[in-house]
Amino acid sequence: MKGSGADALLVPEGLDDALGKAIAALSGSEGAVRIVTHYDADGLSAGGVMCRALLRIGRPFHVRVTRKPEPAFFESLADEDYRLNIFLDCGSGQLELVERLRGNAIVLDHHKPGAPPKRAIEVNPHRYGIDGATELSASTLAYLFARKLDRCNVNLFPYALAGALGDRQDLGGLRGLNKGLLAEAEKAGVVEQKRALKLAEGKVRASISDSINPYFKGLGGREDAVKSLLSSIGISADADLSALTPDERRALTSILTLRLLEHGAPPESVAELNPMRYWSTELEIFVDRLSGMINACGRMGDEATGLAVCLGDASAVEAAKKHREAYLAMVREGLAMLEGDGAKQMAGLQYFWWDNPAITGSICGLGVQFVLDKSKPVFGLTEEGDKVSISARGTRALVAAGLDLSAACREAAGAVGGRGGGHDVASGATVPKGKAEEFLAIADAIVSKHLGRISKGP
Ligand SMILES: [Mn+2]
Repeated sequence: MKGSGADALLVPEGLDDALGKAIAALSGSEGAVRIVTHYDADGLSAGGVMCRALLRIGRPFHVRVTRKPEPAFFESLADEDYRLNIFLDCGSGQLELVERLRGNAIVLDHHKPGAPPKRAIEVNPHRYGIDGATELSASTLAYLFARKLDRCNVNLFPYALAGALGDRQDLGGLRGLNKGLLAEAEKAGVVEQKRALKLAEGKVRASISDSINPYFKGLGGREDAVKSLLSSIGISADADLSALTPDERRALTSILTLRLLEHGAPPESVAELNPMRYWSTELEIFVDRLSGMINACGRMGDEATGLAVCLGDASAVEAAKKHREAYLAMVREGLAMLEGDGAKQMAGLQYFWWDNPAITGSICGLGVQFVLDKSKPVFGLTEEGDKVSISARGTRALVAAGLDLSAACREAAGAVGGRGGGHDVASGATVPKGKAEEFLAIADAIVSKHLGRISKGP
């Protein structure tokens, strides 16, 4: 990969050129810009970074957030005319719809792209040999744009990183361009790395029983079980996490690590317990907490608050914290269900039904890491009106063994009149109601093939 000019980062030339074209399109246009983004932590963070970059140059904007970047949503965008649209965390898979809009379009997306654009300016890392699933998120891509627009925007890095963490690009350590951007922001004093136990502050027993990432099988939501575990290492059940001595902290870390290993959590998930964390010197918060808050706002249907957090609104942080608590409680409920009932098993995959589409993906992702059998990806299904929404999540080890959930979701959904796609390790689909069983059978056959197993097939 060739570096670009004076840039110390290894931004491939093609990507840098594409960003330059996008910036030229912004500078060469007039009037309010419409920003369109996805409602998850990555999408909202990308939106926040873009809004702040536009605020800095005094450019008015309007933001539309979508939960599902589907045709109906893109069609609804035609109701209002903007001379310039900026699509974040979506658009690469919907270029045809994007190009049907009257205004010009810039697409900053990291999902696997299809045919090249005809008219839109698409900046997608996959086109330049960078894996958008693991090395660059929509938020770090939006940040690359903002940073090229004005180097002062380096102070926005914590928000960009919050999005990358939301898309789990830190599993096993940040890599590629994400890592380069981190090093640069560290040098600028914007973030600091600290190894720290990833449990919420407060009473230790609540921190452990409330934790969802990592989720401790047998301890999640069960303070009594936590109490006896703590007493086995001589820690009082009422102790406060911040008051633990270094020895107690070490003992706690090792017993919890052991517990995760015993339950078969993959190495990258065990590392979640005592990870390298990123401290925002300006916001005085760990970036994973910031990410969790933004994510919860989206999941709880209050995207405006998530964006306001990214815009630096302190009062929004309080509201976001409340969303976070409510969200954690809902996810814990789902994980407890998986711990109790398990998931239904097929040859190549396992699946479960859940009634809240906003958290099915989270239950899937955490379930495959901390609760369920690790030899198969997990599919979570939710009925929504006349459709069924599906989230699918795997592990790095499964991807290394050949799993590509993006292909599985796209092909299986396509075969039953639905749509699907995403990343190899995390993907999703929507299929017509009544077609879920058929979708699962086809997906099972595809996944079994990826993993070299024998499926009954559709
Ligand atoms: Mn994303």
